Amino acid sequence: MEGADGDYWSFEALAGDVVSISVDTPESALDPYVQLRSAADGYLAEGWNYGPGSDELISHQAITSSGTYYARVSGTSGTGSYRLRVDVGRGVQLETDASYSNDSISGANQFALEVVGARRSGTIAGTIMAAAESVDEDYFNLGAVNAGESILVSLRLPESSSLVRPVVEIRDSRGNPLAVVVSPIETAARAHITTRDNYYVSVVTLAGQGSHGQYLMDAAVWPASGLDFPDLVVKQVTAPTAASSGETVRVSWTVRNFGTVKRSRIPITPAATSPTRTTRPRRDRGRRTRVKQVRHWAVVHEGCLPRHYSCRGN
Ligand SMILES: [Ca+2]
Ligand SMILES: [Ca+2]
Ligand SMILES: [Ca+2]
Repeated sequence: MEGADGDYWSFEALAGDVVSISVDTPESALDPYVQLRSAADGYLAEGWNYGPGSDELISHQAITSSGTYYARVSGTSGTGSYRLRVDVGRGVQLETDASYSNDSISGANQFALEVVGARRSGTIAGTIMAAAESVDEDYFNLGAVNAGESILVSLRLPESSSLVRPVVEIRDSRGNPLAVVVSPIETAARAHITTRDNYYVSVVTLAGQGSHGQYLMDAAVWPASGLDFPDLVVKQVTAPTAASSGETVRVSWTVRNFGTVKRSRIPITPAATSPTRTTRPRRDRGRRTRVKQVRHWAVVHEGCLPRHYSCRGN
């Protein structure tokens, strides 16, 4: 509903949820103001310029009773459009980042990991806000990690996320990044811990920060002995965008070993020379059914691929 006091936007939340509300104005000169209000229209929280510039952010509000809540948006000065976003953390943790407060080791959010046997893991949601008085970096404290354990971190981006090439890094308690293995898409990192310390994960992005800059981060700490295997990933594939019948098609690729085993005699498939299976037209109840021919090639390359090294083929 819309009233003299501003625009009211309702949403439902459950006890135990954590909500964050942002009002961004990338397309206008409006200086917005937002309040979180109860079903009875009582004041609960405000986002007094805690977002980029004069934009609003109510970060990490714990919901203690289920029901309807309102985000009330008004203007402090100017007029224009705004983007209201409500993040509801339910079953996942939610970052705390009012006024870019988690942008360093000292301001890192606690990242709670659930212990299952010898492993612990957790998921937290965050947003890389637009850069204004600061460039948004998000730091999370994984707690103490023992020598002999490995930290694995990866990002998932919702379909609506605008983030482009976000990068995760694992850091020690002094903020130094470890020698981590970064995946081809730079959204995963792994580190083997040799010194007990408090460890942290940081997230930045090369582009796409702003009101749609959401990510989900999964983190896990495992005994390193459970992770001693090669991990081959196709880092890049280059192929022509069009081809004619009878034409020789050249495809090149790069495979990299992101695993923990230093050298391994493992088969790779760096060359395509002969078809191993062809799906041919078949008959269905006497009628000839056209089936698209699909050819699969596989030639095994026997060779060593040291950890962190790449193999190119075509
Ligand atoms: Ca404001
Ligand atoms: Ca953030
Ligand atoms: Ca931050």
